Amino acid sequence: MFLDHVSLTVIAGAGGDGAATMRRESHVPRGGPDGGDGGRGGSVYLVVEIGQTTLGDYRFRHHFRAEPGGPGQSSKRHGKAGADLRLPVPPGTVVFTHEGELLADLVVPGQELLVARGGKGGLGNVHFATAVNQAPRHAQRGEPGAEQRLRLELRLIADIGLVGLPNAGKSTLLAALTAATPRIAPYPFTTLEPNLGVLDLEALDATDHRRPTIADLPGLIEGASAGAGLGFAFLRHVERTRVLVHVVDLGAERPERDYGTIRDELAARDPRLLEKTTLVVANKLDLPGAADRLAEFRAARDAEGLEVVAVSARDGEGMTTLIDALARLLPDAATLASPGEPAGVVVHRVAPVDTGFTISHDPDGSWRVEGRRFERLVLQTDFEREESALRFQRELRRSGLERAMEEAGVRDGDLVRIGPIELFWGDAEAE
Ligand SMILES: Nc1nc2c(ncn2[C@@H]2O[C@H](COP(=O)(O)OP(=O)(O)OP(=O)(O)O)[C@@H](O)[C@H]2O)c(=O)[nH]1
Ligand SMILES: [Mg+2]
Repeated sequence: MFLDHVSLTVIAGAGGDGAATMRRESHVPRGGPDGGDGGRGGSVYLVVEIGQTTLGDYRFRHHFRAEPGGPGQSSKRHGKAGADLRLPVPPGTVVFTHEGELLADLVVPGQELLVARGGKGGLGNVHFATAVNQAPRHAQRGEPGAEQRLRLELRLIADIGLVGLPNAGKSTLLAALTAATPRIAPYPFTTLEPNLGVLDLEALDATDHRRPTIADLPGLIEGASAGAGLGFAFLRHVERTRVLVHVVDLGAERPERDYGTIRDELAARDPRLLEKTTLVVANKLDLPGAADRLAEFRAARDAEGLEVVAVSARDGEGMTTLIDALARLLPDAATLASPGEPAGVVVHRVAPVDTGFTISHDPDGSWRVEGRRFERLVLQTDFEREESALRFQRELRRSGLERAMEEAGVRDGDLVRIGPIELFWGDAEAE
C-alpha cells in the first residue's frame, strides 16, 4: 500500500553536561575550575530529496533520534557535538504537528526544515568563577533535546493529473504517453498508488523543451471524497496539478453518468477543483458503440466549455492530438520548472519572541529573574571571557532588566539566579 501520510516522533540529542573539574597540578600554585562545556546535541532536519517519491521510509520506523553531545572535560576541553540527523522526504511533503498545525510545505529539492533542535551543551564550571566564588563546583547540565511529534502528508507535485473511474484506462494512457510502465489490468483498482511519468514534448516539437510530469492516480469512485475506496487519499494530489485530465471510458454504457460521478467527487473535495484547467479524454474509441456516444458526450462538454480529445489509449490512436492539447494548456517552461501550487509556499511557524521578564526576591535574600530571553542569554554567554561578560551586562542594561532590578532593590553582591545560572550582582564591574 502506498504511504501517503505517516506519523513520526523526532527527538534531538541532549546537550552534553558541562564538567566541574578542578585543576590539580603540583607545579601550579593555585588550582581552579577547569571544566569544559558539554557539546551541543544533534538536531533533526527533514530534507527534500528529489529521488524520493514516497514516504515509505517511515512505514516501519517511527522514532528518530539525533546523537547527544559529549560531556565537557577537564582542562577546559569541550564535549563533542552530536551529529545532526537528516531525514529525506520527497518533494510535496507537507509537515504538520501532531495537533494538526501546519509547519511547512516542502517543495524545493534541497529544502531543509529544522524539526527538533539539539540541546545546548551545559557550561563547565570555569564559567561560574566569580570574585566571590573562585572555586565553583557548579556546572550546567546539558539542555534536553527538543522532541516533536509530526504528521507528514505527501501531496505529489505533478503537472498533469489523470483522474477517472477505475478501469477507465488512466494507466494505459500514462503508458502510451510516457516511458512509465504501470500495471494495467481489465478490472478496477489495479492502480493502488500513483504512478509518475514524464512527457517528452520535444518528441513532437523539437523547439518545445518542457518536460511535464504526469501522475496516474488510483481510480475514484462515488463517495471517494467522503473516504470511500482508495481514492480519498489521492484527491489531495489532484489539488496540486496544473492540468487535470479526466479520462472517461466511452466503451461503457453511460459515459455521461460516469463523468458526472467524478465531477461530483472533485467538487465535494474542493469546489475550486472544477475551475482547474481540465481536458476531457474520451477513451476506448475502438470499442463498439463508443464512436456513437462521442457526439452527444462532446456536445455536453462543449456546453460546459471543456475540450474533449477522443483517443484509444490501447491502440495509441489520437495521441498526437492529445499531446498537442496538453502542450497548449500547460504553462510555459519557466513556470513549469517552478514547484506546483501553492507555489513554493513555505510556512514556518515562528515562535513569538518573548521579551518579558519577572523578578522575584527569594526568602534567602537571593533574586530570581524569569523570562525566556534572559534564560537563553545566560546559556549563551561565556562568562569567562571579559568581552562576553561585558556584552551580557550591556544587554541587561539595554533590555531594561538592570533598571528594573535596581528599582526592585537589588544591591551589589546579591545573588541573582537566571535560569540555571547564579550571578553576583555587579561583581563583573567591581573586578
Ligand atoms: N479496448 C480498449 N481497452 C482499453 C483502452 N484503454 C484501456 N483499456 C483497457 O481497460 C482496462 C483498464 O485499463 P487501466 O489502464 O488499468 O485502467 P485504470 O483507469 O488505470 O484503472 P484503475 O487503475 O483500476 O483505476 C485494461 O484492460 C486496459 O487494457 C482502450 O483505449 N481500448
Ligand atoms: Mg490504473
